[in-house]
Amino acid sequence: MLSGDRRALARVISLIEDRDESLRTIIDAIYPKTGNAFVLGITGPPGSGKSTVTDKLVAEIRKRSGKRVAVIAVDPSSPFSGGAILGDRIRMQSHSGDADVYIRSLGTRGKHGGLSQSSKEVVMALDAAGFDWIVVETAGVGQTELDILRLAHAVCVVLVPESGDGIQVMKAGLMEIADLFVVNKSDRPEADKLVRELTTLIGMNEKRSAHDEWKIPVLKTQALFSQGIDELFAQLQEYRAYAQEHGVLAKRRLAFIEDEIAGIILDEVSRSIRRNLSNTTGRKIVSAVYNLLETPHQASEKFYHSKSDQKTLK
Ligand SMILES: Nc1nc2c(ncn2[C@@H]2O[C@H](COP(=O)(O)OP(=O)(O)OP(=O)(O)O)[C@@H](O)[C@H]2O)c(=O)[nH]1
Ligand SMILES: [Mg+2]
Repeated sequence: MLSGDRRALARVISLIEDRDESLRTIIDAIYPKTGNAFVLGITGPPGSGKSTVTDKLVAEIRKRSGKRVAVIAVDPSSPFSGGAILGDRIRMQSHSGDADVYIRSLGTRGKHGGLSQSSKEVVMALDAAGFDWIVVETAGVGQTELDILRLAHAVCVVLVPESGDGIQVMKAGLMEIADLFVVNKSDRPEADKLVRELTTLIGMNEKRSAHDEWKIPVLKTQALFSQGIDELFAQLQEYRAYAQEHGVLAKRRLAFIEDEIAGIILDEVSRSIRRNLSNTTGRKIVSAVYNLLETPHQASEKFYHSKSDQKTLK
């Protein structure tokens, strides 16, 4: 995989998706090769044109910079995913002859919370495999989707005039995460109105600390007709340079690493606590609560101080 074998890369990604037991070994081996890619999250309401924007942006990146690009389309909403992913595949076929473009859909196999963990590791694999840009597309409809964006160095929110007003954007929590806004399908009426609203909202939300000097742009595109994509690429390049120079990238990466380490430890501790709760001492504590002899808090304290779990917590 590290020497550029696409089949090996595909296999590694499948192992990650399947949460294979070799995962730990793989990640330990590839991690030292990571840290070079720029990870761009693309989100927005269903159907706003994320895949079309991504497709055209990939073409633009290839044309202007010649850099290698990977795309992962994350689709956690199983009832709809089949069609969307199939559509994305067809749409992205324009890159199928390009060995420096890699496109992959991440499906719904990951169980509860697993998808954001898998996405992180897939990004690591793509980074280690030498992709300079990694674009992660996910529909901005729920917490899982927003969680997935916690691996991005930049987040581009794609909206359409009819997807509602700025208030909707605030409600969906998109204002907090956006580094760039794209108003796609700007051939439609009301596009300028949405641009104005977003610009006003951004003006009111200038307190985002990491972004003291970055002025969040609001761009109009007609992705289907390749309009405005050159400007989007230019703004992304500018953001990338800005984030690099101002330590924003470093800050985000440090925060991700903190999250990652905390997550691994919490997983380990939580598994171990559950194991201990099902042993003899644990059972006693659980049944005391069941029989109303103790409250859950009292039992937790007792458990916390019990011998078997001291080891875990240490
Ligand atoms: N009129 C118009 N249609 C567009 C434009 N961009 C994309 N579309 C169309 O909008 C539809 C949805 O585009 P997608 O790129 O699949 O949108 P998406 O946000 O990826 O959709 P999901 O992944 O299903 O959430 C497709 O039929 C596109 O052809 C545009 O600029 N103008
Ligand atoms: Mg899509």
